[in-house]
Amino acid sequence: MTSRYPASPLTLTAALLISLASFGAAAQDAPTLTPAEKEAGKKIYFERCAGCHGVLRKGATGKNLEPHWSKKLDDGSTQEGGTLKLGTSRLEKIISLGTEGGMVNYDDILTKDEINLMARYIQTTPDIPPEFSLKDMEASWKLLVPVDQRPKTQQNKINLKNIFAITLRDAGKLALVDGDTKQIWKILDTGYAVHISRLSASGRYVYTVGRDGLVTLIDLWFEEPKTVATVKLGADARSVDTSKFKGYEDKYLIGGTYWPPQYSIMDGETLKPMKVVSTRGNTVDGEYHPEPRVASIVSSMIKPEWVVNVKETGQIMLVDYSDIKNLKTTTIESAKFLHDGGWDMSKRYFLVAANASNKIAAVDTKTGKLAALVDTKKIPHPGRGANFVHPQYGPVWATGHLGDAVITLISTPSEDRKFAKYKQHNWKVVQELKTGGAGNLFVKTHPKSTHLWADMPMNPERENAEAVYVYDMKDLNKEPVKIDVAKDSGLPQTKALRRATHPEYNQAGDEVWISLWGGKTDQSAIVVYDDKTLKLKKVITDPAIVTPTGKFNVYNTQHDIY
Ligand code: DHE
Repeated sequence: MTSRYPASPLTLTAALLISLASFGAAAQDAPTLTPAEKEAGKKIYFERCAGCHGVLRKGATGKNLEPHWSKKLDDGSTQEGGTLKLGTSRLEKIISLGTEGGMVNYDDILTKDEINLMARYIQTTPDIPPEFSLKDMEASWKLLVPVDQRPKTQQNKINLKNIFAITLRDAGKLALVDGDTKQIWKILDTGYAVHISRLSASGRYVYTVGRDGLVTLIDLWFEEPKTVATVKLGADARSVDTSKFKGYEDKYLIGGTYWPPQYSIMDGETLKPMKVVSTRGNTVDGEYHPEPRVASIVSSMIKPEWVVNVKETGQIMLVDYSDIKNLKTTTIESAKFLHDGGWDMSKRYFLVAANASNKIAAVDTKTGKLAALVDTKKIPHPGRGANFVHPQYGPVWATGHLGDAVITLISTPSEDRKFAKYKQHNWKVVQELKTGGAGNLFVKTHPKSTHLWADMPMNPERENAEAVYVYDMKDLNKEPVKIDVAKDSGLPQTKALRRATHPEYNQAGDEVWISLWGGKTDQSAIVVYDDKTLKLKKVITDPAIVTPTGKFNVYNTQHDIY
Protein backbone atom coordinates (compact mmCIF):
# COMPACT_ATOMS: atom_id res chain seq x y z
CA MET A 1 0.00 0.00 0.00
CA THR A 2 1.51 3.35 -0.92
CA SER A 3 -1.34 5.81 -0.77
CA ARG A 4 -1.27 9.50 -1.51
CA TYR A 5 1.65 11.35 0.05
CA PRO A 6 -0.14 13.10 2.90
CA ALA A 7 -0.70 13.08 6.65
CA SER A 8 2.49 11.25 7.37
CA PRO A 9 5.13 10.74 4.73
CA LEU A 10 3.15 8.54 2.42
CA THR A 11 5.91 8.73 -0.09
CA LEU A 12 5.24 7.12 -3.38
CA THR A 13 8.82 6.33 -4.10
CA ALA A 14 8.78 3.21 -2.06
CA ALA A 15 6.14 1.29 -3.78
CA LEU A 16 7.85 2.00 -7.03
CA LEU A 17 11.05 0.43 -5.98
CA ILE A 18 9.89 -2.45 -3.91
CA SER A 19 8.79 -5.50 -5.79
CA LEU A 20 5.94 -7.02 -3.90
CA ALA A 21 6.39 -10.10 -5.99
CA SER A 22 9.79 -10.72 -4.55
CA PHE A 23 8.42 -11.69 -1.15
CA GLY A 24 7.85 -15.39 -1.59
CA ALA A 25 5.28 -17.33 0.51
CA ALA A 26 2.83 -19.64 -1.10
CA ALA A 27 -0.46 -18.17 -2.25
CA GLN A 28 -3.31 -18.78 0.16
CA ASP A 29 -7.05 -18.35 0.11
CA ALA A 30 -8.31 -14.81 0.55
CA PRO A 31 -9.16 -14.08 4.18
CA THR A 32 -12.83 -13.61 4.90
CA LEU A 33 -14.07 -10.23 6.09
CA THR A 34 -17.34 -9.39 7.81
CA PRO A 35 -19.51 -6.88 5.91
CA ALA A 36 -18.56 -4.19 8.49
CA GLU A 37 -14.84 -4.93 8.03
CA LYS A 38 -15.23 -4.76 4.28
CA GLU A 39 -16.88 -1.34 4.49
CA ALA A 40 -14.19 -0.04 6.86
CA GLY A 41 -11.44 -1.42 4.59
CA LYS A 42 -13.03 0.17 1.56
CA LYS A 43 -13.10 3.58 3.27
CA ILE A 44 -9.47 3.43 4.39
CA TYR A 45 -8.40 2.18 0.98
CA PHE A 46 -10.14 5.12 -0.72
CA GLU A 47 -8.69 7.68 1.69
CA ARG A 48 -5.17 6.33 1.91
CA CYS A 49 -4.32 4.00 -0.95
CA ALA A 50 -6.43 4.50 -4.09
CA GLY A 51 -4.59 7.67 -5.17
CA CYS A 52 -1.42 5.72 -5.96
CA HIS A 53 -2.61 2.14 -6.44
CA GLY A 54 -5.89 2.81 -8.28
CA VAL A 55 -9.44 1.81 -7.39
CA LEU A 56 -9.06 -1.46 -9.28
CA ARG A 57 -5.64 -1.88 -7.61
CA LYS A 58 -3.83 -2.30 -10.91
CA GLY A 59 -1.11 0.10 -9.73
CA ALA A 60 0.17 3.32 -11.24
CA THR A 61 2.51 5.41 -9.16
CA GLY A 62 2.13 2.68 -6.55
CA LYS A 63 2.42 -1.10 -7.04
CA ASN A 64 -0.24 -3.48 -8.33
CA LEU A 65 -2.23 -4.67 -5.28
CA GLU A 66 -4.50 -7.23 -6.90
CA PRO A 67 -4.79 -10.60 -5.10
CA HIS A 68 -3.12 -12.19 -8.10
CA TRP A 69 -1.46 -10.78 -11.19
CA SER A 70 0.74 -12.08 -13.96
CA LYS A 71 2.70 -10.21 -16.53
CA LYS A 72 4.64 -11.11 -19.66
CA LEU A 73 8.26 -10.07 -19.53
CA ASP A 74 10.35 -8.94 -22.50
CA ASP A 75 12.18 -12.31 -22.58
CA GLY A 76 8.85 -14.11 -23.11
CA SER A 77 8.60 -15.50 -19.58
CA THR A 78 5.71 -14.76 -17.23
CA GLN A 79 6.06 -13.14 -13.81
CA GLU A 80 3.40 -13.89 -11.21
CA GLY A 81 2.64 -12.03 -8.03
CA GLY A 82 -0.08 -10.57 -5.88
CA THR A 83 -1.16 -9.81 -2.36
CA LEU A 84 -2.34 -13.40 -1.75
CA LYS A 85 1.17 -14.63 -2.34
CA LEU A 86 2.49 -12.16 0.22
CA GLY A 87 -0.01 -13.11 2.92
CA THR A 88 -1.33 -11.21 5.93
CA SER A 89 1.72 -10.98 8.15
CA ARG A 90 4.08 -9.86 5.37
CA LEU A 91 1.54 -7.25 4.23
CA GLU A 92 1.09 -6.04 7.81
CA LYS A 93 4.84 -5.48 8.01
CA ILE A 94 4.96 -3.56 4.73
CA ILE A 95 2.04 -1.35 5.76
CA SER A 96 3.36 -0.76 9.27
CA LEU A 97 7.00 -0.10 8.50
CA GLY A 98 6.96 1.13 4.93
CA THR A 99 9.70 0.05 2.58
CA GLU A 100 13.25 0.98 1.84
CA GLY A 101 12.20 2.32 -1.51
CA GLY A 102 10.23 5.10 0.16
CA MET A 103 6.75 3.87 1.10
CA VAL A 104 6.25 5.42 4.49
CA ASN A 105 5.28 3.68 7.69
CA TYR A 106 1.60 3.65 8.52
CA ASP A 107 2.04 2.60 12.11
CA ASP A 108 1.54 6.17 13.28
CA ILE A 109 -1.44 6.79 10.99
CA LEU A 110 -3.45 3.58 11.33
CA THR A 111 -4.09 1.53 14.45
CA LYS A 112 -2.79 -2.05 14.72
CA ASP A 113 -6.31 -3.34 14.04
CA GLU A 114 -6.66 -1.12 10.99
CA ILE A 115 -3.32 -2.34 9.63
CA ASN A 116 -4.41 -5.94 10.12
CA LEU A 117 -7.72 -5.14 8.43
CA MET A 118 -5.98 -3.53 5.45
CA ALA A 119 -3.54 -6.43 5.12
CA ARG A 120 -6.56 -8.74 4.83
CA TYR A 121 -8.70 -6.36 2.76
CA ILE A 122 -6.18 -6.04 -0.06
CA GLN A 123 -6.10 -9.83 -0.46
CA THR A 124 -9.77 -9.80 -1.45
CA THR A 125 -10.93 -9.07 -4.97
CA PRO A 126 -11.62 -5.35 -5.39
CA ASP A 127 -15.21 -4.29 -5.93
CA ILE A 128 -15.82 -2.27 -9.04
CA PRO A 129 -17.44 0.97 -7.86
CA PRO A 130 -20.51 2.26 -9.71
CA GLU A 131 -20.20 4.47 -12.78
CA PHE A 132 -21.24 8.14 -12.58
CA SER A 133 -23.27 9.41 -15.51
CA LEU A 134 -24.45 12.83 -16.66
CA LYS A 135 -27.75 12.02 -14.92
CA ASP A 136 -25.91 11.38 -11.62
CA MET A 137 -24.11 14.67 -12.02
CA GLU A 138 -27.39 16.45 -12.68
CA ALA A 139 -28.93 14.89 -9.57
CA SER A 140 -26.01 16.15 -7.46
CA TRP A 141 -25.99 19.68 -8.94
CA LYS A 142 -26.95 22.52 -6.57
CA LEU A 143 -27.33 26.03 -7.94
CA LEU A 144 -27.35 27.93 -4.66
CA VAL A 145 -27.35 31.46 -6.10
CA PRO A 146 -28.50 31.88 -9.72
CA VAL A 147 -26.46 34.24 -11.89
CA ASP A 148 -29.14 36.99 -11.92
CA GLN A 149 -29.09 37.10 -8.11
CA ARG A 150 -25.35 37.68 -7.94
CA PRO A 151 -23.71 41.13 -7.68
CA LYS A 152 -23.22 43.08 -10.91
CA THR A 153 -20.06 44.68 -9.52
CA GLN A 154 -17.59 43.80 -6.77
CA GLN A 155 -19.31 44.45 -3.44
CA ASN A 156 -16.23 44.44 -1.22
CA LYS A 157 -13.10 46.59 -1.07
CA ILE A 158 -10.69 43.67 -0.93
CA ASN A 159 -7.79 43.50 -3.39
CA LEU A 160 -9.06 40.28 -4.95
CA LYS A 161 -5.95 39.83 -7.07
CA ASN A 162 -3.90 39.17 -3.96
CA ILE A 163 -6.27 36.73 -2.25
CA PHE A 164 -4.84 33.29 -1.49
CA ALA A 165 -7.19 30.29 -1.74
CA ILE A 166 -5.70 27.82 0.74
CA THR A 167 -6.63 24.14 1.02
CA LEU A 168 -7.30 23.08 4.63
CA ARG A 169 -6.97 19.45 3.74
CA ASP A 170 -8.16 17.47 6.72
CA ALA A 171 -10.86 20.02 7.57
CA GLY A 172 -12.59 19.73 4.17
CA LYS A 173 -12.51 23.51 3.88
CA LEU A 174 -10.92 26.32 1.91
CA ALA A 175 -9.49 29.45 3.57
CA LEU A 176 -9.51 32.70 1.62
CA VAL A 177 -6.72 34.82 3.08
CA ASP A 178 -6.13 38.47 2.21
CA GLY A 179 -2.58 38.70 0.86
CA ASP A 180 -2.30 42.41 1.71
CA THR A 181 -3.41 42.25 5.36
CA LYS A 182 -2.62 38.52 5.95
CA GLN A 183 -6.02 38.22 7.65
CA ILE A 184 -8.34 35.28 7.09
CA TRP A 185 -11.19 36.70 4.99
CA LYS A 186 -13.47 33.69 4.99
CA ILE A 187 -13.38 29.91 5.50
CA LEU A 188 -15.82 27.93 3.40
CA ASP A 189 -16.92 24.29 3.37
CA THR A 190 -15.76 22.29 0.37
CA GLY A 191 -15.37 18.66 -0.67
CA TYR A 192 -13.14 16.25 1.27
CA ALA A 193 -9.41 17.09 1.08
CA VAL A 194 -9.62 19.73 -1.64
CA HIS A 195 -6.89 19.03 -4.10
CA ILE A 196 -6.56 22.17 -6.17
CA SER A 197 -8.20 25.55 -6.68
CA ARG A 198 -8.26 27.25 -10.05
CA LEU A 199 -9.47 30.70 -11.08
CA SER A 200 -11.89 31.77 -13.76
CA ALA A 201 -10.38 33.82 -16.59
CA SER A 202 -11.95 36.97 -15.10
CA GLY A 203 -10.51 36.29 -11.64
CA ARG A 204 -13.99 36.54 -10.08
CA TYR A 205 -14.70 32.84 -9.45
CA VAL A 206 -12.67 30.29 -7.51
CA TYR A 207 -13.27 26.62 -8.37
CA THR A 208 -12.12 23.89 -6.01
CA VAL A 209 -12.29 20.14 -6.35
CA GLY A 210 -12.25 17.69 -3.45
CA ARG A 211 -10.88 14.16 -3.59
CA ASP A 212 -14.51 13.09 -3.20
CA GLY A 213 -15.28 14.67 -6.58
CA LEU A 214 -17.23 17.65 -5.21
CA VAL A 215 -16.66 20.86 -7.19
CA THR A 216 -17.38 24.13 -5.34
CA LEU A 217 -17.86 27.43 -7.18
CA ILE A 218 -17.09 30.48 -5.03
CA ASP A 219 -18.00 34.03 -6.07
CA LEU A 220 -15.53 36.63 -4.74
CA TRP A 221 -17.76 39.62 -5.65
CA PHE A 222 -20.14 39.33 -2.70
CA GLU A 223 -19.39 41.42 0.38
CA GLU A 224 -18.09 38.11 1.76
CA PRO A 225 -17.15 35.26 -0.59
CA LYS A 226 -20.02 32.87 -1.15
CA THR A 227 -20.47 29.37 -2.56
CA VAL A 228 -22.88 29.81 -5.44
CA ALA A 229 -22.97 26.27 -6.87
CA THR A 230 -21.71 22.73 -6.26
CA VAL A 231 -21.74 19.54 -8.30
CA LYS A 232 -20.28 16.02 -7.99
CA LEU A 233 -18.01 14.81 -10.78
CA GLY A 234 -17.77 11.23 -9.55
CA ALA A 235 -16.31 9.37 -6.56
CA ASP A 236 -12.70 10.51 -6.73
CA ALA A 237 -11.20 13.57 -8.47
CA ARG A 238 -8.10 15.77 -8.61
CA SER A 239 -8.41 18.41 -11.34
CA VAL A 240 -10.49 21.29 -12.73
CA ASP A 241 -9.84 24.19 -15.06
CA THR A 242 -11.86 26.86 -16.79
CA SER A 243 -12.13 28.11 -20.36
CA LYS A 244 -9.55 30.89 -20.69
CA PHE A 245 -9.39 31.53 -24.44
CA LYS A 246 -10.60 34.95 -25.63
CA GLY A 247 -14.38 34.95 -26.06
CA TYR A 248 -14.86 31.95 -23.74
CA GLU A 249 -13.86 33.58 -20.42
CA ASP A 250 -15.78 32.03 -17.49
CA LYS A 251 -17.97 30.11 -19.97
CA TYR A 252 -17.05 26.49 -19.27
CA LEU A 253 -15.46 24.36 -16.57
CA ILE A 254 -13.83 20.97 -17.07
CA GLY A 255 -13.24 18.49 -14.26
CA GLY A 256 -11.30 15.23 -14.39
CA THR A 257 -12.00 12.18 -12.26
CA TYR A 258 -9.95 9.27 -10.99
CA TRP A 259 -13.18 7.27 -10.62
CA PRO A 260 -14.93 6.79 -12.91
CA PRO A 261 -12.12 7.50 -15.36
CA GLN A 262 -13.64 10.37 -17.33
CA TYR A 263 -13.82 14.14 -17.73
CA SER A 264 -16.91 16.30 -17.48
CA ILE A 265 -17.76 19.67 -18.97
CA MET A 266 -19.97 22.12 -17.09
CA ASP A 267 -21.31 25.64 -17.44
CA GLY A 268 -18.64 27.91 -15.93
CA GLU A 269 -21.03 30.21 -14.04
CA THR A 270 -23.53 27.66 -12.74
CA LEU A 271 -21.77 24.25 -12.92
CA LYS A 272 -24.75 22.87 -14.86
CA PRO A 273 -23.47 19.52 -16.19
CA MET A 274 -23.16 19.46 -19.99
CA LYS A 275 -21.13 16.46 -21.08
CA VAL A 276 -19.27 13.44 -19.75
CA VAL A 277 -16.48 11.79 -21.78
CA SER A 278 -14.87 8.48 -20.78
CA THR A 279 -11.07 8.15 -20.89
CA ARG A 280 -11.07 4.33 -20.95
CA GLY A 281 -8.98 2.98 -23.78
CA ASN A 282 -5.55 1.82 -24.75
CA THR A 283 -2.20 2.70 -23.26
CA VAL A 284 0.66 3.98 -25.39
CA ASP A 285 1.81 0.31 -25.45
CA GLY A 286 -1.48 -0.69 -27.07
CA GLU A 287 -2.97 -2.49 -24.06
CA TYR A 288 -6.53 -1.84 -22.92
CA HIS A 289 -6.77 -0.21 -19.49
CA PRO A 290 -10.05 -0.13 -17.56
CA GLU A 291 -9.06 2.73 -15.24
CA PRO A 292 -7.15 5.50 -17.05
CA ARG A 293 -7.53 8.32 -14.56
CA VAL A 294 -7.56 12.00 -15.43
CA ALA A 295 -4.57 13.72 -13.86
CA SER A 296 -3.71 17.37 -14.60
CA ILE A 297 -5.85 19.56 -16.82
CA VAL A 298 -4.85 22.98 -18.11
CA SER A 299 -6.56 25.62 -20.20
CA SER A 300 -4.80 26.98 -23.28
CA MET A 301 -4.64 30.75 -23.85
CA ILE A 302 -3.84 30.39 -27.56
CA LYS A 303 -6.74 28.12 -28.59
CA PRO A 304 -10.17 27.18 -27.20
CA GLU A 305 -8.64 23.98 -25.85
CA TRP A 306 -7.95 22.09 -22.66
CA VAL A 307 -4.94 19.82 -22.26
CA VAL A 308 -6.20 16.68 -20.46
CA ASN A 309 -3.52 14.30 -19.21
CA VAL A 310 -4.61 10.69 -18.81
CA LYS A 311 -2.46 8.93 -16.24
CA GLU A 312 -2.43 5.19 -16.96
CA THR A 313 -2.61 5.35 -20.76
CA GLY A 314 -0.02 8.10 -21.22
CA GLN A 315 -2.33 9.75 -23.76
CA ILE A 316 -2.57 13.54 -23.73
CA MET A 317 -5.87 14.84 -25.08
CA LEU A 318 -6.35 18.29 -26.54
CA VAL A 319 -10.08 18.91 -26.12
CA ASP A 320 -11.47 21.65 -28.37
CA TYR A 321 -14.36 23.29 -26.50
CA SER A 322 -15.52 25.59 -29.34
CA ASP A 323 -18.29 23.09 -30.18
CA ILE A 324 -19.25 21.01 -27.14
CA LYS A 325 -21.88 18.99 -29.03
CA ASN A 326 -19.42 17.98 -31.74
CA LEU A 327 -16.39 17.66 -29.52
CA LYS A 328 -13.08 17.39 -31.37
CA THR A 329 -10.20 15.77 -29.54
CA THR A 330 -6.57 15.31 -30.58
CA THR A 331 -4.93 12.40 -28.79
CA ILE A 332 -1.17 12.61 -28.39
CA GLU A 333 0.90 9.59 -27.36
CA SER A 334 3.45 10.37 -24.68
CA ALA A 335 4.48 8.10 -21.77
CA LYS A 336 2.54 6.27 -19.06
CA PHE A 337 1.58 7.58 -15.63
CA LEU A 338 1.02 11.24 -16.43
CA HIS A 339 0.61 13.35 -13.33
CA ASP A 340 1.16 17.09 -12.79
CA GLY A 341 2.65 19.81 -14.99
CA GLY A 342 2.72 23.41 -16.16
CA TRP A 343 3.31 25.80 -19.04
CA ASP A 344 6.69 26.87 -20.35
CA MET A 345 7.50 30.60 -20.35
CA SER A 346 5.85 31.21 -23.75
CA LYS A 347 2.69 29.28 -22.70
CA ARG A 348 2.82 27.39 -25.99
CA TYR A 349 4.23 24.16 -24.55
CA PHE A 350 2.72 22.19 -21.69
CA LEU A 351 5.21 20.04 -19.76
CA VAL A 352 3.82 17.15 -17.78
CA ALA A 353 5.51 14.55 -15.60
CA ALA A 354 5.10 10.92 -16.67
CA ASN A 355 6.25 10.30 -13.13
CA ALA A 356 6.59 6.53 -12.88
CA SER A 357 8.29 6.53 -16.30
CA ASN A 358 10.87 9.10 -15.14
CA LYS A 359 10.11 11.38 -18.05
CA ILE A 360 8.73 14.81 -18.83
CA ALA A 361 6.43 15.00 -21.85
CA ALA A 362 6.14 18.34 -23.65
CA VAL A 363 3.14 19.09 -25.86
CA ASP A 364 3.19 21.78 -28.49
CA THR A 365 -0.33 23.20 -28.20
CA LYS A 366 0.17 25.29 -31.37
CA THR A 367 0.77 22.29 -33.65
CA GLY A 368 -1.12 19.77 -31.50
CA LYS A 369 1.88 17.42 -31.41
CA LEU A 370 4.30 15.94 -28.94
CA ALA A 371 7.32 18.25 -28.88
CA ALA A 372 9.60 16.09 -26.74
CA LEU A 373 9.92 13.29 -24.23
CA VAL A 374 12.76 14.14 -21.89
CA ASP A 375 14.39 11.53 -19.63
CA THR A 376 14.92 12.69 -16.08
CA LYS A 377 15.96 11.33 -12.71
CA LYS A 378 13.41 9.36 -10.66
CA ILE A 379 9.80 10.49 -10.23
CA PRO A 380 9.67 14.04 -11.47
CA HIS A 381 7.01 16.04 -9.58
CA PRO A 382 6.79 19.61 -10.83
CA GLY A 383 3.49 20.85 -9.40
CA ARG A 384 3.25 23.43 -12.17
CA GLY A 385 7.03 23.82 -12.41
CA ALA A 386 8.98 27.09 -12.58
CA ASN A 387 10.17 29.20 -15.55
CA PHE A 388 13.17 31.47 -15.68
CA VAL A 389 16.06 32.58 -17.91
CA HIS A 390 19.17 30.60 -17.06
CA PRO A 391 22.41 32.63 -17.24
CA GLN A 392 24.05 30.06 -19.58
CA TYR A 393 21.16 28.26 -21.26
CA GLY A 394 18.35 30.79 -21.73
CA PRO A 395 14.69 29.94 -20.95
CA VAL A 396 14.32 26.83 -18.79
CA TRP A 397 11.49 25.06 -17.01
CA ALA A 398 12.25 23.41 -13.68
CA THR A 399 10.90 20.33 -11.97
CA GLY A 400 11.76 18.75 -8.64
CA HIS A 401 11.75 15.00 -7.95
CA LEU A 402 10.14 12.78 -5.36
CA GLY A 403 12.67 10.07 -6.03
CA ASP A 404 15.98 11.90 -6.35
CA ALA A 405 17.92 14.76 -4.80
CA VAL A 406 17.91 17.07 -7.81
CA ILE A 407 15.96 19.83 -9.50
CA THR A 408 16.02 19.30 -13.25
CA LEU A 409 16.26 22.29 -15.58
CA ILE A 410 15.00 21.68 -19.14
CA SER A 411 15.70 24.19 -21.92
CA THR A 412 12.47 25.37 -23.59
CA PRO A 413 12.11 26.98 -27.06
CA SER A 414 11.36 30.64 -27.52
CA GLU A 415 10.25 32.72 -30.50
CA ASP A 416 12.03 35.72 -29.01
CA ARG A 417 15.06 36.50 -31.21
CA LYS A 418 17.24 37.26 -28.24
CA PHE A 419 16.99 33.63 -27.17
CA ALA A 420 17.73 32.16 -30.64
CA LYS A 421 21.29 31.26 -29.60
CA TYR A 422 19.97 28.77 -27.05
CA LYS A 423 18.07 26.69 -29.63
CA GLN A 424 20.68 23.90 -29.62
CA HIS A 425 19.81 23.18 -25.98
CA ASN A 426 16.02 22.95 -26.44
CA TRP A 427 14.39 19.95 -24.76
CA LYS A 428 17.67 18.90 -23.15
CA VAL A 429 18.33 18.67 -19.45
CA VAL A 430 20.83 21.51 -19.14
CA GLN A 431 21.48 21.35 -15.41
CA GLU A 432 20.56 19.34 -12.34
CA LEU A 433 20.65 21.40 -9.17
CA LYS A 434 21.54 19.42 -6.06
CA THR A 435 19.03 19.39 -3.21
CA GLY A 436 19.39 18.10 0.33
CA GLY A 437 17.60 14.83 -0.51
CA ALA A 438 14.66 13.28 -2.34
CA GLY A 439 11.07 14.10 -1.48
CA ASN A 440 10.49 17.38 -3.28
CA LEU A 441 6.90 18.14 -4.31
CA PHE A 442 6.87 21.73 -5.54
CA VAL A 443 9.21 24.34 -7.03
CA LYS A 444 8.26 27.94 -7.63
CA THR A 445 9.55 31.28 -8.92
CA HIS A 446 8.08 34.54 -10.24
CA PRO A 447 9.06 36.72 -13.22
CA LYS A 448 10.00 39.54 -10.80
CA SER A 449 12.17 37.33 -8.61
CA THR A 450 15.73 36.06 -8.84
CA HIS A 451 15.00 33.14 -6.51
CA LEU A 452 13.86 29.57 -7.10
CA TRP A 453 12.16 27.95 -4.09
CA ALA A 454 11.97 24.19 -3.56
CA ASP A 455 10.30 22.23 -0.77
CA MET A 456 11.07 18.68 0.43
CA PRO A 457 8.04 17.61 2.47
CA MET A 458 8.32 13.91 1.63
CA ASN A 459 11.91 13.58 2.78
CA PRO A 460 12.03 11.21 5.78
CA GLU A 461 14.43 13.45 7.75
CA ARG A 462 12.80 16.08 9.94
CA GLU A 463 15.50 18.64 9.13
CA ASN A 464 14.65 18.39 5.42
CA ALA A 465 10.88 17.89 5.52
CA GLU A 466 10.46 20.98 7.68
CA ALA A 467 12.72 23.18 5.52
CA VAL A 468 12.87 24.74 2.06
CA TYR A 469 15.83 25.47 -0.21
CA VAL A 470 16.24 28.75 -2.10
CA TYR A 471 18.48 29.00 -5.18
CA ASP A 472 19.95 32.18 -6.64
CA MET A 473 18.94 32.00 -10.31
CA LYS A 474 21.68 34.47 -11.28
CA ASP A 475 24.36 32.14 -9.94
CA LEU A 476 23.18 28.56 -9.86
CA ASN A 477 26.58 27.26 -8.83
CA LYS A 478 26.10 28.87 -5.44
CA GLU A 479 24.92 26.66 -2.56
CA PRO A 480 21.20 27.15 -1.96
CA VAL A 481 20.05 28.82 1.25
CA LYS A 482 18.28 26.37 3.55
CA ILE A 483 15.43 27.89 5.56
CA ASP A 484 14.04 26.09 8.61
CA VAL A 485 10.38 26.94 8.18
CA ALA A 486 9.22 24.95 11.22
CA LYS A 487 11.65 26.82 13.45
CA ASP A 488 10.66 30.18 11.99
CA SER A 489 7.00 29.39 12.67
CA GLY A 490 7.67 29.46 16.42
CA LEU A 491 5.31 26.51 16.86
CA PRO A 492 6.34 23.75 19.27
CA GLN A 493 7.85 20.57 17.84
CA THR A 494 5.28 17.80 17.49
CA LYS A 495 5.45 14.04 16.98
CA ALA A 496 4.19 14.42 13.41
CA LEU A 497 6.62 16.12 11.04
CA ARG A 498 5.54 19.64 10.21
CA ARG A 499 6.00 19.49 6.46
CA ALA A 500 7.00 22.74 4.76
CA THR A 501 5.30 22.66 1.39
CA HIS A 502 4.00 24.46 -1.69
CA PRO A 503 5.82 27.79 -2.00
CA GLU A 504 3.48 30.36 -3.59
CA TYR A 505 4.20 33.99 -4.50
CA ASN A 506 1.97 36.94 -3.80
CA GLN A 507 0.72 39.01 -6.72
CA ALA A 508 3.62 41.48 -6.56
CA GLY A 509 6.16 38.65 -6.63
CA ASP A 510 7.99 39.92 -3.54
CA GLU A 511 6.70 37.48 -0.89
CA VAL A 512 6.69 33.70 -0.71
CA TRP A 513 4.08 31.85 1.33
CA ILE A 514 4.89 28.36 2.63
CA SER A 515 2.44 25.94 4.23
CA LEU A 516 3.63 24.32 7.43
CA TRP A 517 1.48 21.21 7.24
CA GLY A 518 1.26 19.72 10.74
CA GLY A 519 -0.69 16.75 12.06
CA LYS A 520 -4.46 16.92 12.10
CA THR A 521 -4.66 17.87 15.78
CA ASP A 522 -1.48 20.01 15.85
CA GLN A 523 -1.41 23.71 15.07
CA SER A 524 -0.31 24.36 11.49
CA ALA A 525 0.78 27.67 9.98
CA ILE A 526 1.39 29.66 6.83
CA VAL A 527 4.86 31.17 6.99
CA VAL A 528 5.51 34.25 4.83
CA TYR A 529 9.00 35.30 3.69
CA ASP A 530 10.36 38.40 2.00
CA ASP A 531 11.59 37.05 -1.33
CA LYS A 532 14.48 39.51 -1.64
CA THR A 533 16.00 39.26 1.83
CA LEU A 534 14.69 35.74 2.62
CA LYS A 535 13.73 37.14 6.04
CA LEU A 536 10.64 35.96 7.88
CA LYS A 537 7.77 38.44 7.40
CA LYS A 538 4.74 36.92 9.07
CA VAL A 539 3.43 33.69 10.59
CA ILE A 540 -0.28 33.17 10.00
CA THR A 541 -1.65 30.82 12.65
CA ASP A 542 -5.19 30.29 13.80
CA PRO A 543 -6.96 27.24 15.19
CA ALA A 544 -8.97 27.26 11.94
CA ILE A 545 -5.83 26.80 9.82
CA VAL A 546 -5.94 22.99 9.86
CA THR A 547 -3.45 21.04 7.70
CA PRO A 548 -2.87 23.70 5.02
CA THR A 549 -1.40 22.33 1.78
CA GLY A 550 -1.95 24.01 -1.64
CA LYS A 551 -2.16 27.81 -1.81
CA PHE A 552 -3.38 29.56 -4.91
CA ASN A 553 -2.81 33.28 -5.33
CA VAL A 554 -5.71 34.63 -7.41
CA TYR A 555 -3.67 36.71 -9.87
CA ASN A 556 -0.85 34.21 -10.35
CA THR A 557 -3.23 31.29 -10.79
CA GLN A 558 -5.51 33.24 -13.14
CA HIS A 559 -2.54 34.13 -15.36
CA ASP A 560 -0.50 30.90 -14.94
CA ILE A 561 2.45 32.75 -13.45
CA TYR A 562 5.13 30.40 -12.12
FE1 DHE B 1 -1.67 16.18 -5.54
C1 DHE B 1 -1.72 18.69 -7.90
C2 DHE B 1 -2.78 13.98 -7.87
C3 DHE B 1 -1.19 13.63 -3.32
C4 DHE B 1 -1.13 18.42 -3.06
N1 DHE B 1 -2.13 16.31 -7.52
C5 DHE B 1 -2.07 17.44 -8.32
C6 DHE B 1 -2.48 17.10 -9.65
C7 DHE B 1 -2.80 15.76 -9.64
C8 DHE B 1 -2.58 15.28 -8.30
C9 DHE B 1 -3.29 14.94 -10.79
C10 DHE B 1 -2.54 18.04 -10.84
C11 DHE B 1 -3.85 18.77 -10.87
C12 DHE B 1 -3.92 19.79 -12.01
O1 DHE B 1 -2.99 20.58 -12.19
O2 DHE B 1 -4.93 19.82 -12.72
N2 DHE B 1 -1.88 14.13 -5.61
C13 DHE B 1 -2.37 13.46 -6.65
C14 DHE B 1 -2.43 12.05 -6.34
O3 DHE B 1 -2.92 11.14 -7.05
C15 DHE B 1 -1.75 11.84 -5.07
C16 DHE B 1 -0.38 11.24 -5.35
C17 DHE B 1 -2.42 10.86 -4.13
C18 DHE B 1 -3.83 11.19 -3.71
O4 DHE B 1 -4.51 10.28 -3.24
O5 DHE B 1 -4.29 12.33 -3.84
C19 DHE B 1 -1.60 13.29 -4.59
N3 DHE B 1 -1.21 16.05 -3.55
C20 DHE B 1 -1.08 14.92 -2.83
C21 DHE B 1 -0.78 15.20 -1.44
O6 DHE B 1 -0.62 14.36 -0.53
C22 DHE B 1 -0.65 16.66 -1.31
C23 DHE B 1 0.79 17.03 -1.00
C24 DHE B 1 -1.53 17.21 -0.20
C25 DHE B 1 -2.99 17.07 -0.42
O7 DHE B 1 -3.61 18.12 -0.48
O8 DHE B 1 -3.51 15.95 -0.51
C26 DHE B 1 -1.03 17.11 -2.71
N4 DHE B 1 -1.45 18.19 -5.51
C27 DHE B 1 -1.29 18.92 -4.36
C28 DHE B 1 -1.25 20.33 -4.72
C29 DHE B 1 -1.41 20.41 -6.10
C30 DHE B 1 -1.54 19.05 -6.57
C31 DHE B 1 -1.05 21.48 -3.73
C32 DHE B 1 -1.45 21.66 -6.97
C33 DHE B 1 -0.08 22.20 -7.23
C34 DHE B 1 -0.12 23.49 -8.00
O9 DHE B 1 0.67 24.39 -7.65
O10 DHE B 1 -0.89 23.61 -8.95
